[in-house]
Amino acid sequence: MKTGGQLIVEALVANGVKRISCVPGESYLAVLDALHDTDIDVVVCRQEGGAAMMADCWGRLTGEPGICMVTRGPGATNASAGLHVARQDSIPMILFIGQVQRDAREREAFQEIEYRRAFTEVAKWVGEIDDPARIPEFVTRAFAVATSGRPGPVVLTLPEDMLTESTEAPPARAYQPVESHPGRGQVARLKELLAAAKRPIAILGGTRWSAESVTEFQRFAERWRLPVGCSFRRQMLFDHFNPLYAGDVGIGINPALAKEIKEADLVLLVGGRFSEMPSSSYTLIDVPYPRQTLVHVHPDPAELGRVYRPDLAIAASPRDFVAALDDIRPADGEPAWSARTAAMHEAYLKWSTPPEKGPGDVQMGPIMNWIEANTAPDTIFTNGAGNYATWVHRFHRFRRYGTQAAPASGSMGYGLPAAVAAKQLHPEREVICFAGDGCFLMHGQEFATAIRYQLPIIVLVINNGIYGTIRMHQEREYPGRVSATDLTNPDFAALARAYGGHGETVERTEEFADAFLRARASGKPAIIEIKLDPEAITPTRTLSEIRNG
Ligand SMILES: Cc1ncc(C[n+]2csc(CCOP(=O)(O)OP(=O)(O)O)c2C)c(N)n1
Repeated sequence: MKTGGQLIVEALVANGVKRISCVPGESYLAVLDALHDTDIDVVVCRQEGGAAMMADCWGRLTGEPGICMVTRGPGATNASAGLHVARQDSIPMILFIGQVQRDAREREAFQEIEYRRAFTEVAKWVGEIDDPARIPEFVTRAFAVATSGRPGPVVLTLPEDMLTESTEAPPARAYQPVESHPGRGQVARLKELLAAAKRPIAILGGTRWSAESVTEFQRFAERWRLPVGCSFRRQMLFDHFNPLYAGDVGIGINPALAKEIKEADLVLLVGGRFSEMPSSSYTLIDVPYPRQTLVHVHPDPAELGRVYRPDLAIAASPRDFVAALDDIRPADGEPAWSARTAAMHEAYLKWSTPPEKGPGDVQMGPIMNWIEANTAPDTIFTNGAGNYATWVHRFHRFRRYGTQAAPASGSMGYGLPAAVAAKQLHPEREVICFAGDGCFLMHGQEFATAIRYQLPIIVLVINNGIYGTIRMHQEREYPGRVSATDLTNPDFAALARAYGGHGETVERTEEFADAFLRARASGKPAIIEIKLDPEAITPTRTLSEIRNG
């Protein structure tokens, strides 16, 4: 006989779970108690939104569901910030929520929410476990749903009295991952389409990739001399130094690349949905009938034809699709588009070279150049949302899979919890979080989590004193009418020290290198506050220029 709490934990152990993030609550004490006797690392966080984002980051970097546990009501609504990221970004994750006892449901008991009604839109599946004997069934399904097809977050709610009830259940077994393969005829058809194309391009996105499949796709692209772009915040899918790399298909896309996509005759879309941000608000590929021949590869058949009607729809995960590409090889000789591919890479290199000079005493361009020259190719970069993120997305040259954790959903506050999570996964690698002054303080309290677990991440807080992105839109739409976009900030370096970390303040460009090296040498979680002139709102246009049209 085992309690519901013990059965939950037994199922997690059987599924190979090594760590979970949580904020405790009285609603799931029985699970916390059962965790006491396992080797699972329980990462205690300061707010459930950050806890859920940590689980998202584990799921993002490993492909296995990240596990998070929170209490009912306010714990669950806080966690929904991370649920939304995992949903939009197609990340496997399981969120366990303590629930009110079974006989109190539907009375609006203390902190009661009916999660199947509340979270259906932000979770892939929401289940409530009424009977402890069914825990193995529900947990197995949660792992399967979170990882199969288009991955996403699953919510399992646990009535408090169910967790203390004892029952007999069979020993837990691990879930079986579900693969998805392209048909033979489909791969042959892809070869015909490629052979007939004059201006092809591949755009990589989504999840269910791996380091091996990224390398395999690179080899395929090399055989065909295909230009390759990466979807918004999915840059780790292609080595930016590879001469086939054409750039970031995201917000503020290189206009030359946008033109190439519009004028392409074949678009090979692998893994992503080509949603609003990568598609420049659905202008690069026509909805529903693309001008280009569209080959869309996505692990969820329901995504194929949902927005864009493809000419060839392949229901397969990127991993399984790429594994089938070895069979298709071009005829001997250089493809006709080789020179175009090289020109697109040249255009990318120019576009991703930062400006030397902008307003103020701190220049982000040279700082980015310094970071590029002084960090290892396996460094993990995290960020949230804000104009500051442009500096990473446009000027950092990603080299490897597993080096990026950034929300395609555009959620502020993601970077810090993601950095904490990434450093736990890869203590041997450097982890750098980019944050704005707005972004950082959304989940800034997770700096205490970095301190608690001695995770020497380096957080760059790019402080311009404003919610810059919104100010930029405001000045463009309502020039000179500033409303709700000014901020009053703490001394971020002093804040780092107050937590027990290392703090630096950079007010001039030339101070950055030494500040970074001291932060690295400190061996502590560190914050480097970079004071950026609010005029430097984009790498190329000042706030005043935007205001003045
Ligand atoms: C959770 C969340 N709230 C609000 C927004 C809207 N938003 C997008 S960017 C932004 C401002 C970001 O400010 P900051 O982090 O200081 O970076 P900056 O744009 O100034 O570089 C806001 C409020 C969002 N994307 N996510």
